[in-house]
Amino acid sequence: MMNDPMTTAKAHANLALVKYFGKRDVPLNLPAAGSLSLTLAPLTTTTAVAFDEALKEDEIVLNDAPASAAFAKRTRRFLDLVRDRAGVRSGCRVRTSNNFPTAAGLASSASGFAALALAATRAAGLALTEPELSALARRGSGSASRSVPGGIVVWHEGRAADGSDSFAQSILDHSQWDICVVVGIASEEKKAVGSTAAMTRTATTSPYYPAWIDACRRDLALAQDAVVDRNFTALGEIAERSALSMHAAALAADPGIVFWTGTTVEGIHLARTLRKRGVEAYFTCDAGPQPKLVCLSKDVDAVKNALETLGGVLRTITCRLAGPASLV
Ligand code: 2P0
Repeated sequence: MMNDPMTTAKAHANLALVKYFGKRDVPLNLPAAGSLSLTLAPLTTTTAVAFDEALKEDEIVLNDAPASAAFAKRTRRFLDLVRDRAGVRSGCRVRTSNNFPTAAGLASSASGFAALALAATRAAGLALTEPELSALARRGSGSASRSVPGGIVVWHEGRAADGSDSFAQSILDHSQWDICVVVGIASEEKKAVGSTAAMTRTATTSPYYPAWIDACRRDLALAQDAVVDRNFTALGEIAERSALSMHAAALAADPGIVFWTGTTVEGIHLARTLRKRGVEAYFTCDAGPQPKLVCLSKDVDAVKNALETLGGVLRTITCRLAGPASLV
């Protein structure tokens, strides 16, 4: 294992239709409720890892440049989990790159920790099952658990105190439904409040937080039924209300958390206008301003054209379902 050539893995970003926004355990990234997501191509992180006894400390390269101190620290902490599990002590060389902009509100931490979990465990001589790998990726970033499986994915809330039953699983293969997402890039600036801090503030100060968590549990059950029935209308309506409810809970935190800009709000109205015109598009949005519209492939050109003409949208990225994290 030591001094071997690098082990390379890739994983895709994901977009939640039933959102994760609240933790029952912060260090273990255990969610207050389950969530449901789409694993998305072409948004990919590719990560190469090698353990090397000659290394005094970990060497971490992001997009061909030495990683920032904060990125390196978070990566090193994750590598320590892998080293502990594998009984490995040596330093580690990590080269990771994203084929999409880190600041685009597309959760590069999700694809990043999923790819790192797979590459690092294999490089350390471990062969984890997919649920074990998903639970491990979760330790890096909660949403990374959902970038391990492909297609349409459910991340289970779980009950165990150690988090062993809080992992994500595919409920539909990526080839089985032609769902698309058109992401409108409204701003490439770094977000004002990070997801973890926003969740903590919302959980501790928003009067709507308990209602939000109850809504997640109800919507997760309904969304799973909609996937089984391939009922896009039902799934889209659930996705739009889950996003709006999450933002409502965050807006009611103290001080209020406003991820939206005017362009985001225009995106909500655009989805509704499109539906009146017979183009079935549903709005969603995460911990940033980018409006994202979910549709079926037959409507993707109409949705992309409409989003590109919206004031404040700089450009769009069109995504479709992707497969699971894999070795390259
Ligand atoms: C989601 N988000 O379900 C939600 C919606 C953002 C808003 O998962 O603290 O980066 O590392 O577990 O995974 C972003 O949260 O947070 C996220 P941590 P993460 O996609």
